[in-house]
Amino acid sequence: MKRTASMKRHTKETQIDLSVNLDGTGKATVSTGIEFFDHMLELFAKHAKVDLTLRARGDLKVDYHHTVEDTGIALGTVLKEALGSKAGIRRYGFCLLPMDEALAQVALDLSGRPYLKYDVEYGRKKIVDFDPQLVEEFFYALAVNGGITLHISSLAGKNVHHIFEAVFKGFAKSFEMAVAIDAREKGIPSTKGVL
Ligand SMILES: [Mn+2]
Repeated sequence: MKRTASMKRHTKETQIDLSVNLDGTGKATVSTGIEFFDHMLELFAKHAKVDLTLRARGDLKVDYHHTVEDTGIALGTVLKEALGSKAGIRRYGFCLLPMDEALAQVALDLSGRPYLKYDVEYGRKKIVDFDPQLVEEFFYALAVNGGITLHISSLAGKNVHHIFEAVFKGFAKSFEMAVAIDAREKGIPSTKGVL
């Protein structure tokens, strides 16, 4: 069964076209108009081995907020759709991800119950013109629309680029683990029988 999904989400604030293949090789074609965000999404695809094609056009002159949040909504939606019934998956994923002096801790459950616990200190510095506050908005939108219980913490880090790169890579490796097929899991990995 192919674990792929795609969508177009066009509003007055943003136009987003994207497709994913959970069983890809990490091939990414990403263009959001925000270069640092593109870099983070490419890291996610590469390290989760998800093929990702994403084109987002938003009202960047207003703020980057709409584009980042709506990309999270759209990505969460297609990841959930691509997972289908979740039969045979490992369901849980976690990672401690070092990036030089930075260390991120990510744990997630593809539970169908959205939750975000987010604890990332970064000194309130911008990365060029990108406000890292938006990373929390992105992961909140992704968790809610993807039905993911998601815990993200930064345990160490000085360089703000490293801190967020560790967060995105930690999410990628956790997601890769959770969507991996468990050869001994013959059905839905829940005693309730539904995720
Ligand atoms: Mn980098």
